[in-house]
Amino acid sequence: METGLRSASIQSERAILAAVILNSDEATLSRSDPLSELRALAETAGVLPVGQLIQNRQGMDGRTCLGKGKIQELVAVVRELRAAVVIFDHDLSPSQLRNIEKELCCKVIDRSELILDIFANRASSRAAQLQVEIAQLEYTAPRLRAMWSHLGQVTGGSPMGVGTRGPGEQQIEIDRRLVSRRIVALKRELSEVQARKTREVQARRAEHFTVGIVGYTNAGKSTLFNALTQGGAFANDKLFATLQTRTEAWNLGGGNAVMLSDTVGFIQRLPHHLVASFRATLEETVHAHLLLLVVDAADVDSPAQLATVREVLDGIGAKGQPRIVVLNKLDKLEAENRSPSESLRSLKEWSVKEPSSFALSALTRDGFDDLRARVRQELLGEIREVTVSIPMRDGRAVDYLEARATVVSREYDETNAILLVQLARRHVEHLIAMGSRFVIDGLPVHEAISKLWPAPKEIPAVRIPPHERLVGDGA
Ligand SMILES: Nc1nc2c(ncn2[C@@H]2O[C@H](COP(=O)(O)OP(=O)(O)OP(=O)(O)O)[C@@H](O)[C@H]2O)c(=O)[nH]1
Ligand SMILES: [Mg+2]
Repeated sequence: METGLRSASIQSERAILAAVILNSDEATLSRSDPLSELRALAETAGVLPVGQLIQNRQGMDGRTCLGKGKIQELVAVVRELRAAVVIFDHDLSPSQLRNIEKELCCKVIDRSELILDIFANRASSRAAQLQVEIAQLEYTAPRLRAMWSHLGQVTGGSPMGVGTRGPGEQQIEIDRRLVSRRIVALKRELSEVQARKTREVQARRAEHFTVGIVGYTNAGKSTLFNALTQGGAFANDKLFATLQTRTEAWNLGGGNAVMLSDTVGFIQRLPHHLVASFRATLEETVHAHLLLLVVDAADVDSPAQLATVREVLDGIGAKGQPRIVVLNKLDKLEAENRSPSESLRSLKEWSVKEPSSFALSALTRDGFDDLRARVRQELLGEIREVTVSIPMRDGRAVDYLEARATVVSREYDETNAILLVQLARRHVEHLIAMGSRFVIDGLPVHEAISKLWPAPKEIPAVRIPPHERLVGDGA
């Protein structure tokens, strides 16, 4: 497949990681290893981090991000460690990039470019490739001037007379026009791919109860997805192992199945072009009836990661549906703590902060029964024991009840099957959607629904745990 994805050509290069930590950023200052995430990103991109440089400052330097003295220090470190690339933990403006490159005489990459590079190498579906290329072009286009004027200086500048535009600038104009034309074409193709996808997703949502797995990158979403569905999603100890959504049936037992989706992970400070491009991919999952927010409970940064996930979800309009916090990697949490009481304490802290959360291990499958029971409860809502009278000729409806609900007893008169059934509102709604006509406890269906399951609820009829409602309200 032809793709225009660009690689930053940093594979196997020796890299220095650089960051400014603002004095006001207490959360980062208190961390023992503030560059751990950047290092994981760098390793995922295939570079070899050989050194790092952090500066504490009041604010970023407008010209070079790091202060003047620190840049000189960086020059020395680059030379000493024979680094080919410096990776900043921030997004740099085009002029900052140019200024820093001029000082360092080596390749400089910012956080967004690094993440885009990882996405570019991982994208395998057409939709993911289109999304990444659009994000790359939108991020790179404003930088072309910086890149070219930098090149112009390296090659000795313009050979033309004063007052005329140098070859670099003409080249920029041409490139800009090509870039914007390409973006238009890519967006058109993407919207076609997405329209098809949206139709699929809507059809699935109308027919099934859908559950979306979301969470920070590397939280174990794909591992959980695979363990629950035998779905064969790619799971790997690298960031952004998954870039496209996969959906498979998940059997909850008792004749109940839902459609489960795994998708791209979130990260703090995700380049906004990338968020925009991946919006459609995220939305596939985010419009699920129920969300599982997977957290790596063994990661010390997980509370902040969960906050990021909630921010992104709210930002892309995923409000209103119930969310269950799943504390994953329970086995790792237990193995890494010195004593069982320590991991218990850590779990207790979680349960205070997140009363509706519970712990499991996607690896050992410990805790899966509880998760199934919980999701089944969300799927079915409250169960009522009722008498349903259905015409015998509506075999599909009878079969549906036999398969999905618990039928306690059966009687038949000349025209009707009369079933004593433990029924959820959802079952009734499904029968209505199938076009069945029936009577519940001697009442017409809609009357029975409002009597048995009062307080009109939107489909799906699921409860929203009170603390999640608070989160959704922005409290
Ligand atoms: N010990 C332990 N490791 C786990 C568990 N779940 C996942 N992992 C490991 O965590 C790493 C990341 O797992 P993935 O399932 O790829 O994570 P993901 O959330 O899908 O990551 P992205 O697709 O990159 O966003 C892998 O090395 C998994 O083996 C678990 O319950 N216990
Ligand atoms: Mg994954």
